[in-house]
Amino acid sequence: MDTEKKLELEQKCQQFRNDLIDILYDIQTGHPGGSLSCTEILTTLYFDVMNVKPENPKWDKRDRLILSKGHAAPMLYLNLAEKGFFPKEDLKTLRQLGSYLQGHPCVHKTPGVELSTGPLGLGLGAGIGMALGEKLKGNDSYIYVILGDGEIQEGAVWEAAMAGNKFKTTNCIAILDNNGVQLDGTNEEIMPLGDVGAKWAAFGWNVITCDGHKVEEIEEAITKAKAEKERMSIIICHTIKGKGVSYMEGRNTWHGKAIGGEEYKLAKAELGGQKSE
Ligand SMILES: Cc1ncc(C[n+]2csc(CCOP(=O)(O)OP(=O)(O)O)c2C)c(N)n1
Ligand SMILES: [Mg+2]
Repeated sequence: MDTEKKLELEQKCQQFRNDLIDILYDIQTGHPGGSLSCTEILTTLYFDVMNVKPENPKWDKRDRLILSKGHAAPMLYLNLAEKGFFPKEDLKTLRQLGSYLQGHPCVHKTPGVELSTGPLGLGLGAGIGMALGEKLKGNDSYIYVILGDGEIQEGAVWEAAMAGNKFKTTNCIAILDNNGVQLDGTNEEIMPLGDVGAKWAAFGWNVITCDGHKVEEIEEAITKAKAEKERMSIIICHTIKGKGVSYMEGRNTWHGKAIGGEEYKLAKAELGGQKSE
């Protein structure tokens, strides 16, 4: 990745973090922690890696993104709006009754959303199925599935892990937002995952690790994953839940909580942003 691209992506991430705080403060609901954690992952995918056509969201040869940790929907919507899938002004209708921007992604309502998610554990299986479909059609598109680390405590994830290697759907790449924290506590407190990389490797997967807040590392990891044609690949991104807002970082209490007035001011000061119009 050249310096110019890196800078462009970093600026977008900063803007998205600012806009996220504005929107979630305005609506007094939503999930800040998990959205801030996968900001660089989503932004690198949409603005450097994926082949999509916002003017034709169902274009047959498009790459697809499944946000399996569906509660991070606000950060997905910020990316989709910036990309041009729908007007940015609609972002303020997030989580409102009747809005097409619901609290969790809905494939039937929102342009650019590929799978309805929210119930955790289902995205990888669906992604592998989509990847198989694309292979059968002779399309060389990729399916990217973003998983949460708490999410992978779900048994269905490991069924999908086995299926992926059976069907050799290497056009499906898993990306783990490995922030160490879930809703009610740390993973260690709720359900220890042990050596996550060793677990995926034991299921036959090619394991790649990177800093999930460094856009250039994410891009490099995706390039490596694409080059692997025999084994399924998972990119384990080391991330911080709530990244960018000091009092949210690493805290499960900011998984899904309304932002107060003083908290809003502090977050905006730290992110250095004005409110977008
Ligand atoms: C099957 C299922 N069980 C429980 C929940 C409630 N829930 C929503 S998010 C979450 C924690 C997820 O943690 P993680 O996957 O680590 O996400 P992140 O830290 O990236 O926000 C839980 C338990 C759910 N949505 N689906
Ligand atoms: Mg987590």
